[in-house]
Amino acid sequence: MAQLLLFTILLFSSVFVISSSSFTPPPHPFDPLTEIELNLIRNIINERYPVGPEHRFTFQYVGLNEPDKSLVLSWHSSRDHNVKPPPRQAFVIARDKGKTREIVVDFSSRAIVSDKIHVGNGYPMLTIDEQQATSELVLKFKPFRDSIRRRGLNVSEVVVTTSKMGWFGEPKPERLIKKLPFYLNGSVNTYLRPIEGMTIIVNLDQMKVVEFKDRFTSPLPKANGTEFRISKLKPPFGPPLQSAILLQPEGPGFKIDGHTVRWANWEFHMSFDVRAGLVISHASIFDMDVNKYRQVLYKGHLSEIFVPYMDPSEDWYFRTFFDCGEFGCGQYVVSLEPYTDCPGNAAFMDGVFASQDGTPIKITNVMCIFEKYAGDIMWRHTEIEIPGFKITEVRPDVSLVVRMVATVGNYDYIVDYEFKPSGSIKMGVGLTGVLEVKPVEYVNTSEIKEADIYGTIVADNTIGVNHDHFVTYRLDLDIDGTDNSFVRTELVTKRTPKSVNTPRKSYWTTKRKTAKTEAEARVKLGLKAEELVVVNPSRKTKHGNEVGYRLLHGPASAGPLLAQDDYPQIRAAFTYYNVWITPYNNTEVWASGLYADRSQGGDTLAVWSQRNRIIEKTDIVMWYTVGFHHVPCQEDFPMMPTLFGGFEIRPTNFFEQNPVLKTKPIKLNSTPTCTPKND
Ligand SMILES: *[C@@H]1O[C@H](CO)[C@@H](O)[C@H](O)[C@H]1NC(C)=O
Ligand SMILES: *[C@@H]1O[C@H](CO)[C@@H](O)[C@H](O)[C@H]1NC(C)=O
Ligand SMILES: *[C@@H]1O[C@H](CO)[C@@H](O)[C@H](O)[C@H]1NC(C)=O
Ligand SMILES: *[C@@H]1O[C@H](CO)[C@@H](O)[C@H](O)[C@H]1NC(C)=O
Ligand SMILES: *[C@@H]1O[C@H](CO)[C@@H](O)[C@H](O)[C@H]1NC(C)=O
Ligand SMILES: [Cu+2]
Repeated sequence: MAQLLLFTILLFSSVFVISSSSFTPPPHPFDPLTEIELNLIRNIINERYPVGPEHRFTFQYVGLNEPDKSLVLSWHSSRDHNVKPPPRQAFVIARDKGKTREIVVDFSSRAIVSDKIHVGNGYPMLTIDEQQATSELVLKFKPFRDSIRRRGLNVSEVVVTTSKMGWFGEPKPERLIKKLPFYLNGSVNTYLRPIEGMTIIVNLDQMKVVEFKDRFTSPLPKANGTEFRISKLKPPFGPPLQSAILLQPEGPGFKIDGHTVRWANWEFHMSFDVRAGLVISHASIFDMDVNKYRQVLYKGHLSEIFVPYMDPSEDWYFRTFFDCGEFGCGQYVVSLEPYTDCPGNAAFMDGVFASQDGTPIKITNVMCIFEKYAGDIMWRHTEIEIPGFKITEVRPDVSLVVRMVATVGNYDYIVDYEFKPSGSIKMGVGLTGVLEVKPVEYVNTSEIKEADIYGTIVADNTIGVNHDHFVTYRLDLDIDGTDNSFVRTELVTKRTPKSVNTPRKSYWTTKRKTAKTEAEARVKLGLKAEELVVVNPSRKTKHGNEVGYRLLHGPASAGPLLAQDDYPQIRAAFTYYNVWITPYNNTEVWASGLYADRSQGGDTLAVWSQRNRIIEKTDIVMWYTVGFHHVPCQEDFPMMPTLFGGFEIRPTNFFEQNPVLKTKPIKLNSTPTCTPKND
């Protein structure tokens, strides 16, 4: 057994490397920008905007300029016929002498083809360099150092992190951030050691501390109990978990060609964006009945993660984070560890993005792909009614998972796309990491004097503050083509009519309604029994049903509880409904607006949707928000066990019958036998 396992491990740990030795454009129009391309962009832009001591010019976002969808589709559908891919371009957001510049660089002409100044409110994503530079600025700032000393603390043990300011009605918000200090003092769990009562504001354009205040409030939580490294924890330890390894004696079942993945009946492309992180596109499923791939998802990715904290006091009111729009969910991805972040049979892909000066940063293994088998059943039946026979057919539920992890500050988000041979795609998001906590004098809830402490005492002198996580996805579904509709089928209770001779008094039946405009497609989940289906009205099955994909919501479908006129909620009005449908528009990508930092809610999904456009028989986009209300509990300290939420899209009258009926059973030539150890 041991030898066999070792063999499998060696076989499957081959790491996928993107080859990019010479400059030819990547083969797929959605392939992420390469290091060579990022360097080229930097050179082209720096030629126009030379950087020097007199000229601050910073790259805040560099991504693919969304190519024209019709060109991409015609390229994709006639791939073997050598149709030219759409022009490859990059979209760059830069800060240039206190202004935000939007630049489009074209690769074939190696030129800037568009360059304009953004007017209107909101600021681009913060860079990692800005975070580091402002932390150093604070640590060198004399009044801050004096304050730390006056508090009896050692400056060398202070770590400074970044918080956004939010927007609270200021007419002309500047590009400012708040810095939050923490005190390690022997701990490595930074976020559990807040130094509270300081207001430190840095102006990012001037790169200087513009406001500093210390109210000398609040004790520090003790450092004990914050340790999470196994090497430093003391016994007793929990029961060991037996190593769980998936056996694949013939190797993995998926193939990676560039960034295109083929597995079982699925084919899709995966990419990486510094704001969204993992991007899935061109997901199609092979239909044996028609002997071809059928389109399901043109493009799907995270659009925003909104995390508002529920403590309105001076140190906390502004903590209303837009993780993807303000910090970059792709910018904060981590290198995945083989065997633990992803199982032993996983393959990995790297992620590249531009740093503040435009030079590429490569993070290895930011995405992984693996087959998952957790002992579940895909379908089964035992036929027991026929006298003298018993027939059983079972198929194990094997699926393919694509994963990334973004660690945005204290929280780690595990983002999974799981493809099933039955045609389902499950979007999953796991929350783990560290709570954002607040120090108090209390160690026991019995000591609380205030009416509200805004959270739960989770450890000595430590409150885990109440908050939400709203994870918004943008899914451009193309069910068998671009022209789709959104159908809401309500299940309604009926009294049995007198004319039917039956003792039954009631039953339920379906009431189908196609949403004609955006307003008719806004859904708060859990209010009604209804089926939500994206259909292609011009494609019907043999039995006359419109082909479609249904939305199945998961357990985490909370909606916001903040007042609608509260500033953070105005900026995050897109969380008000779990589901929105909009007509396709290639500039409507980020639910919180292109410029989420200090935004005023003018460029959000909720505002676009107010135009109440026609969404029937047209190219539509589905927006889905997974929502968690998080009342912290002691088990979340010092490290939170993963909490999973998500949703599923599932074929509904898309196939003529069960598409996995003819899936062959798995045959093992030799059943591995494991003899239990005697101990
Ligand atoms: C402050 O912390 C540094 C680094 O941890 C340590 O080397 C130094 O001795 C400390 N100073 C005092 C006064 O405790
Ligand atoms: C820092 O750690 C030392 C040694 O564990 C402890 O004596 C001291 O009280 C701690 N200081 C603070 C402010 O937590
Ligand atoms: C922290 O230290 C105090 C004093 O040594 C002890 O009473 C308490 O149980 C410790 N808490 C944890 C979580 O280890
Ligand atoms: C916390 O308060 C409860 C209720 O007053 C009390 O029974 C308990 O002993 C207290 N625990 C500690 C550790 O002080
Ligand atoms: C696309 O959306 C933007 C922003 O909502 C809007 O300004 C623009 O007019 C839209 N384009 C089309 C073709 O509808
Ligand atoms: Cu939480």
